[in-house]
Amino acid sequence: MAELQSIVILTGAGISAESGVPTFRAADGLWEGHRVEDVATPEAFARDPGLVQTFYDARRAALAGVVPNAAHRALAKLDRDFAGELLIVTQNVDDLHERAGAERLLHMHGELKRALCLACGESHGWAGDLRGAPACPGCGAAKLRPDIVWFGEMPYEMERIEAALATCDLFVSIGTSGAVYPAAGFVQTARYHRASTLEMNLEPSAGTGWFDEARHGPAGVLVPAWVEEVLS
Ligand code: BJW
Repeated sequence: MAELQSIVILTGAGISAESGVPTFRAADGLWEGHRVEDVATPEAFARDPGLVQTFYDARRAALAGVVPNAAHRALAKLDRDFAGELLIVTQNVDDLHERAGAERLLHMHGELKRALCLACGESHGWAGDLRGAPACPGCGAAKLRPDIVWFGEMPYEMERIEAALATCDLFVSIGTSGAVYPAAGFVQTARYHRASTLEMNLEPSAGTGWFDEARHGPAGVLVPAWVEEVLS
């Protein structure tokens, strides 16, 4: 730990579970009642924009009722106090990492609180609803969609992520099932570049065998303890 100079952390839905944000693939998960192809693909949006906007409007509104938990706060502390290179790559579209205070953070699957204009291509901060076809603040067109990376679309900032994975000496995966690529492959990229790898998840993920070390339990317990180890 004392020699760590660069850490990349990948987070998934499990880190927000203890805040009350549903995960995706649990029996009572976020997509229960919705087939993923009905809500999280560009084809679904083209077919039934009202359904998709309503699904995301509800999730955006629900953010007002949740707060960061001990795991988000611990990573924000690490961000503040770790003198080396750090990049937190979240697959989550909630805003709990930034509300906890993390700054060295990127959202590879987009953000609920942003809207993307299909007419001008600009992304805008967005707090309200998108159903009802509001006008784009930039160009005025009624062509806004959630700024979310759906299946078949390219995640954000892949070049920056790949560069960080190529130079980190520790890769840490927190609260993700390892079911969705390219994020599920980051552990292999980090290993290829000789980084150490650590998984923290409630249960073994699909890729658990790729990690040098796996700690299983709730993120709200595991992550603060690990951050103390790194900073001590
Ligand atoms: C806890 C806990 C607690 C609970 N503490 N832990 C065939 C093979 C391989 C790939 C493909 C394929 N066919 C298609 C693909 C590509 C496709 C893909 O991966 N599909 C899979 C289904 C196979 N991927 C894409 O299309 C991506 N784009 C792409 O690949 O572009 C081309 C490309 C090429 C080359 C380089 C780069 C790119 C885009 C993927 C977009 C994903 N979008 C979603 C939806 C966003 C919208 C929304 O939010 O509604 O993002 S999918 C959904 O899954 C969401 C999540 O970010 C993502 C990951 O889920 P996550 O976070 O892992 O959640 P869960 O629920 O699965 O797991 C939670 C875990 O937490 C569990 O393990 C729990 O145990 C644990 N847990 N409580 C700790 N308290």
